[in-house]
Amino acid sequence: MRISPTPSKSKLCALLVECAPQEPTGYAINLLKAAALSNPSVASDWQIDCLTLRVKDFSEVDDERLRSRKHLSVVSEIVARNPSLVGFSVFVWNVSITTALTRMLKLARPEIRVIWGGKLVENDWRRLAESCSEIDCFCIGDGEAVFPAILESNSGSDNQVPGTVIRRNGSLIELLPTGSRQSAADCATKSLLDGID
Ligand code: B12
Repeated sequence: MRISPTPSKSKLCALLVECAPQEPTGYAINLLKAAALSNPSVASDWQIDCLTLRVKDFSEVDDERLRSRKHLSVVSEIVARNPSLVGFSVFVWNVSITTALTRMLKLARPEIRVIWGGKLVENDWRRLAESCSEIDCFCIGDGEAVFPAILESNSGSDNQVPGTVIRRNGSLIELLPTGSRQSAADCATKSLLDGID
């Protein structure tokens, strides 16, 4: 008797992108990838790829048209991987490049869900949301728990993940983190003070 192999389930693709001023380490995005893949249900449904870029590859191009061509070639590379979700790691040094990539990507493939995280997002998400209406979701603060939860709740348009801000019908909905940083700090302080009279 021949046992036919279980057909392998085709996985959804999530792509994480980080653009650094010098040689990119991809530290944050690889950390997020590892955190997500340590969740068995995410690992069985998702393939997670990381793409690192260098700011100077864009900034050294003086001609506006050539720079736009550079953006286009990165967007083509992203689209070729057929992702359902693209997460950008956004910092002060890459916000203009990331904005251009996000706009071009949504123009080419509006159905791809675009998520922004990173230090700039943490403090500036309101301003960023106003200046780039193509961003679907912001991760506010650390992503180790939030990113896997976003994938687990699927690429669906109705993600209700605490620690994010989502855009729905043109409005921004803030989903508060379940354990705020303040309460984590309070807990740490309390445990340090425990036993001190
Ligand atoms: C170590 C460090 C460095 C190191 C290494 C930098 C590197 N490329 O990795 C060195 C010394 C080289 C450095 C240099 C600079 N740094 Co520096 N650095 C830091 C520091 C202290 C820690 C960064 C870090 O490794 N964090 C750990 C990683 C895992 O955390 P993370 O990147 O924030 O990512 C987490 C979240 O943001 C989120 N997340 C991130 N991306 C995404 C994406 C998605 C999709 C999701 C869902 C979540 C998510 O999840 C991650 C995990 O929790 C921070 C201060 C801080 N407390 O964060 C400043 C900081 C990042 N640096 C800063 C700056 C300005 C610089 C320089 C430009 C300084 C200069 N004038 O030269 C240079 C730039 C050099 C570069 N990036 O290549 C600023 C950035 C400000 C901003 N709003 O963007 C920070 C925040 C300091 C500050 N408070 O001003 N830096």
